[in-house]
Amino acid sequence: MNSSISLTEQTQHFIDLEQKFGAHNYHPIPVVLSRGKGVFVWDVDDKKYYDFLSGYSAVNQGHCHPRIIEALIEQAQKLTLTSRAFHSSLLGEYEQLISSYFGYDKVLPMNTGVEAGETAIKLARRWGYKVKGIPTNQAKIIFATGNFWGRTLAAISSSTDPSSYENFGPFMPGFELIAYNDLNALESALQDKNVAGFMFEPIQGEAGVVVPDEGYLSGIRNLCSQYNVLMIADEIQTGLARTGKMLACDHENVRPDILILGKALSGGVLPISAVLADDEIMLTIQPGEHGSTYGGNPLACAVAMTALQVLKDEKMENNAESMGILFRNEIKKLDSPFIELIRGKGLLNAIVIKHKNPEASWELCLSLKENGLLAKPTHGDKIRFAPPLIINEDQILEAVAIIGKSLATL
Ligand code: IF1
Repeated sequence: MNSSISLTEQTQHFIDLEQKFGAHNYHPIPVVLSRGKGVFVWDVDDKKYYDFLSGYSAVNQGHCHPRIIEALIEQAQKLTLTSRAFHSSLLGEYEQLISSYFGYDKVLPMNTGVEAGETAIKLARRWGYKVKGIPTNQAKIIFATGNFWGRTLAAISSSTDPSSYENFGPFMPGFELIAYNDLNALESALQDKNVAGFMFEPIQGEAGVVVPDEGYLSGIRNLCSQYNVLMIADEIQTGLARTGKMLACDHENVRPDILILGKALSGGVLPISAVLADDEIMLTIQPGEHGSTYGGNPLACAVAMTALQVLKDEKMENNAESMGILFRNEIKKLDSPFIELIRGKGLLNAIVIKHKNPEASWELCLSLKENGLLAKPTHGDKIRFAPPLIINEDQILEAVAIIGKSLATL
């Protein structure tokens, strides 16, 4: 598959090591990275690339942001983990900062995105029993087709992608699927009194940056309120300035009942995730009923506080908005016969490739790599373009030139 390019001996060495000693659960672009700064990464041969994946939108603030790294180092020398058996001098401060930052009563800190998703579902089920009055073990959670929220058994139980769920059953009961971007389907599903929550992505990332119609998010808000069902927004990929607003839900001025964050909450430094909700929901979970060894650890608190502050101080949502418009316009100007469409919001964008060769988007990513830009195909014909949010105009223009030059090789 990588026949069209030649790799240096060094690069091949590192790839061979992973191939021999690592599980084969990924198929990466054949590049071996060893350094990153801002919008750039360098490989082991010191070749420089634009990073147009940003660790799947975890590196919104740019690689090794100096303030985040400084917070990491400073805290790492003091205290890294207490467990939640004891208090720490940073947890409360972080909880106050993030709760007021997003306007919720409380936060429940976890580590990875998928754990935050699991936590949100546990909270919704618990709220369903304790507050809404759903009969024991009858609670249902609704998801949208094409959803992606991680790799645990619960997450794949709601998946419609066979490569996620096939031969991993049996699956979690109490999950139901409806079409994405379909408010009628949601309203029918909500007729069932045992529905506790609807969990969705404001823009579906893994599905290929699927942007719903305007009015979908406010429609969800209205229906969830009308039927007394929790609106659970998975903003792990869309949140934290990525789409041109602090949250993608801000585009329609709606406030979910449960907000799930991850990825850029650490600026790509540590796995840090969070679930935010008001007391009526959050306080249904009592001591001993949920938690995690590392959730809310002092190192994570220091990093997340700085990562959030940096987003605001550097006005990254404004830059994501304007650079996103520039990027989509410049891609359209390329007028390539191989780009079927470009879609996205802010700096979460994807192109759909139209080509007789089914390997065309993989080939294009290899050619992008040769020309100094890293991106990864998803679902065969789509390529996501999501650079760090600190990218500037000249860099966007240079990146689009690289994309244009690479398209010409198809
Ligand atoms: C992989 C894509 C991105 C997510 C949303 C929860 C999670 C994710 C909306 C879970 C994770 C990842 C994980 C990564 C690929 C990836 C991804 F390609 F699938 F679509 F980001 F673009 N909710 N997304 O997007 O978070 O537990 O991983 O921290 O390799 O699985 P996690």
